Amino acid sequence: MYFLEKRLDLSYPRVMGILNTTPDSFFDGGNLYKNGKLDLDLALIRAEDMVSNGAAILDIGGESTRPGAKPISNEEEMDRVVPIVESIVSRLDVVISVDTSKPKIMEAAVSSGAHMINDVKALSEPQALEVIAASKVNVCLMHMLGNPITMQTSPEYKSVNKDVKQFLIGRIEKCKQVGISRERLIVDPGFGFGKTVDHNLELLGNLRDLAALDCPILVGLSRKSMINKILKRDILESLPATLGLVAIALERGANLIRAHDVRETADVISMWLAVNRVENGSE
Ligand code: 8Y7
Repeated sequence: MYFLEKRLDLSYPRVMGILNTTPDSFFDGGNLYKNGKLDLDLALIRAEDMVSNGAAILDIGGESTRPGAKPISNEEEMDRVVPIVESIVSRLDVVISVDTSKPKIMEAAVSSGAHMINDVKALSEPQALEVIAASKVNVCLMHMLGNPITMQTSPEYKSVNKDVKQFLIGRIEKCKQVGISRERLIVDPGFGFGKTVDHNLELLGNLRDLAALDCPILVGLSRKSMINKILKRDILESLPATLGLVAIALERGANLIRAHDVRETADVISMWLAVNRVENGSE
């Protein structure tokens, strides 16, 4: 299984490192700011650091999807994202994903050299399908119930597993209708996006069900609030639990792991790979 534009072998699981250019993301907001301004050099250093620690993809985000986060204009989002994409494309050998739901930003990202769009709204904004159809990039279709403002107010499902799977099947079909080939698609159950703790646990436990969609599976579990809710601890102490969930996701077929802590996540993948090679008798 390969990405088109920039070849990436997904025959084994890979880390997608999170590079947030936002001042207000829940864990790493403001990380790339110096004297109140987004700093390109800091972003590059952080990007290089993630690549050298094992990130195969970098996910560059310009707007926080955190509940209650302040919406920003297209222009502001472009100013944050485009220079960083351009700078990384010309310097680092890494697949570049841009985390956005806005067609205008998708267009700008594609023309500045991004290889992938990570859309938490699964191309549901008007024109998003068309913009992606006109490009060659890969796209991650994520499930979310509601929108970032309302999603955590008592989300309900008939069956969270079935509903999420059906939603993703529907979005894959939409992509097909506009001519986005299946080889370009990645799916994601969207942990924490319109889900209670139990919904998240049920989805992770049954992640295998999504294999039937025949697309690589991306999971974002990194320091998500379900961990703090279960452990009743601060987010700064949620790395070990995150890594435990990553191991579970790998066992259930995850292909891409979206992570703040790239080195540690890559270590979990290495150990998982070591065991599986031995199990398969190939070493
Ligand atoms: C996810 C994501 C976030 C995720 C995908 C956070 C942008 C919240 N989470 N994209 N984005 N999957 N595909 O906790 O789970 O990082 S933002």
